[in-house]
Amino acid sequence: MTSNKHVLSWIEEMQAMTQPDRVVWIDGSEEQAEALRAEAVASGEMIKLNEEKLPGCYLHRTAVNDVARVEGRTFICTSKKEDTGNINNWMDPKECYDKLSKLYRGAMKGRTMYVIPYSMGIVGSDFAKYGIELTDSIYVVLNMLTMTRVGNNVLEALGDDAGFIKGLHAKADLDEENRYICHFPEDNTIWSVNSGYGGNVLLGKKCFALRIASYLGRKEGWMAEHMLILGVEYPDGDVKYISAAFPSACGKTNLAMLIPPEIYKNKGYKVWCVGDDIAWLRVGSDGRLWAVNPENGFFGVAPGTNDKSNPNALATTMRDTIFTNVVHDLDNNTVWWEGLNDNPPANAIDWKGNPWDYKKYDKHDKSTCGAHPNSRFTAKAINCPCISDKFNDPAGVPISAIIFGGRRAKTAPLVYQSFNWQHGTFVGSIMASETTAAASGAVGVVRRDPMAMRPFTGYDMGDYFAHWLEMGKKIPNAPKIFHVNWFRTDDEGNFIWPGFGDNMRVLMWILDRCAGKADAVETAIGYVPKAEDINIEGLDITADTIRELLSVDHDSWLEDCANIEEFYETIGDRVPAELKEELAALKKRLG
Ligand code: OXD
Ligand code: MN
Repeated sequence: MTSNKHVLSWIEEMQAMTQPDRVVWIDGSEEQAEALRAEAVASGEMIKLNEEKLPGCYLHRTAVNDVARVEGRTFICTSKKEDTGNINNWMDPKECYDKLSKLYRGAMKGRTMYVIPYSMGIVGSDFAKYGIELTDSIYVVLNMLTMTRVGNNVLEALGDDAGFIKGLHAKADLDEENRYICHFPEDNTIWSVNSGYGGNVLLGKKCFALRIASYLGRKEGWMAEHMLILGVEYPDGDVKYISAAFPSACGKTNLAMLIPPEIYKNKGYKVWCVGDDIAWLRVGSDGRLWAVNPENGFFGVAPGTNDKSNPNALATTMRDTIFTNVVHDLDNNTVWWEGLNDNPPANAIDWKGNPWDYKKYDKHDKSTCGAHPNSRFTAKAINCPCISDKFNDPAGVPISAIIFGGRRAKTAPLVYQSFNWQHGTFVGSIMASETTAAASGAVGVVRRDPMAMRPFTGYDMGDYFAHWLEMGKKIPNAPKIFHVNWFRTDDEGNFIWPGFGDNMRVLMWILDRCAGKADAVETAIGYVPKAEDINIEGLDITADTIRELLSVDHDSWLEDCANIEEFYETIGDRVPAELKEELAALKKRLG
């Protein structure tokens, strides 16, 4: 354990409030983890799956009312409201502590409080930051053991320091009306109550590694971003790294674990995954931007994952995985989800725990799904067949290119490059996706999601843009910034670009640009490739189709500009003047 008095007095205080029957320190050992798994199986909290087919794998079902992150109940609590900004929900810190203390009071009676010392990043490295999560859920403990680096060595690395993130989670009654995910960036504190769902309760992930870390990054001169990190290995063994931010439902995990098309594979190109969700970025002594993935595992969406869409992700889940809210195949004691294959199990239990008849499944009616659309796998990064050998490198990897992306039917071309860092920041700030038929509500509505950080910035969005601009001044050898859109459609609504592994063809143009090896055409929105510079060998696509994918329609961009202006107004008066100038300049170029 520890003699750190900051840690001990805080735990004592939380214990007095929540009143658990006992307190158990998580030491990171396999013996303790195995005992907890056995306890969770005995209580029914988890189901042990077929040891031969899925060694070390378990199934868990959340409460039916507790299946996703709850943005409406997520708060940033800064002493001044304006520091939280208009995009986040704000609560006064004192009011929030008072309100939640009432919900926590006695909430762990009859339960065990687990103390999880964890590190985001490699313990002892320059990038690492430490946290302690107190929770009354074994499921949370077991997920944190996969998603972060947990154990006594974290306490040793922390020593007597007070600089750790204090996380408190209690399931309480899972009451939706009293569910709160609250962040106190000025106090390094996170309080989560009345949920048992991953994104709300694995406090190292979105709460710490994005919301609190983005606040710390601004204060300390680094960046916490909602980005995957991948490496492209050239036949001569050189590896170039890219980080990329996409809103949800844009294939981020698939890109992170991309399988190169034959034409590249045959020449010896390889793609390596460093991270699928979060990047922490710092300026290195060589003037380049260096990135680490602060996580230790993947908390991926299961539906749609299969051996064509993402064979690497599927292989990663074949051992040591916790599945949440998927279908239980009773005959095989394995799992299934929509889009895994065309053989749904005949004898099955759905994510709610009820018998499930696949014959009644209608893909247009989500209520007939066997697996919840947001069902998940929690899997170890080191089990991924394409995990990078730099995954555990404390120095991280140098980033050559930053990519922003969105899901746009018409407006954004397949790829374009920003003119410079300031313009690139503007490109990130206007990132957007259009709602698809799969989402509830209207189709084709543009949702602005700057840098894919809309739900994850721990402070005012205008200040966040200003931090991006500041960082640009501190990186002598900054990555080039690009934007991609895999989702342009034809007049019948069909996707034009094949996507998946073929996205590598676009990555190669991007890396060629970074190396000064590819030409480009200057347009009103940025540099686009010459059609002939996108390699289409082996594809059923013509250069004319590529030309169409790269076209920039001034009218739809002018319409977009009006929408961007409204969005900037929503953010408020802290949007940097430089970005408003970029918007004005874009409008002028569009004519
Ligand atoms: C995630 C998300 O779960 O972005 O990664 O919602
Ligand atoms: Mn994410």
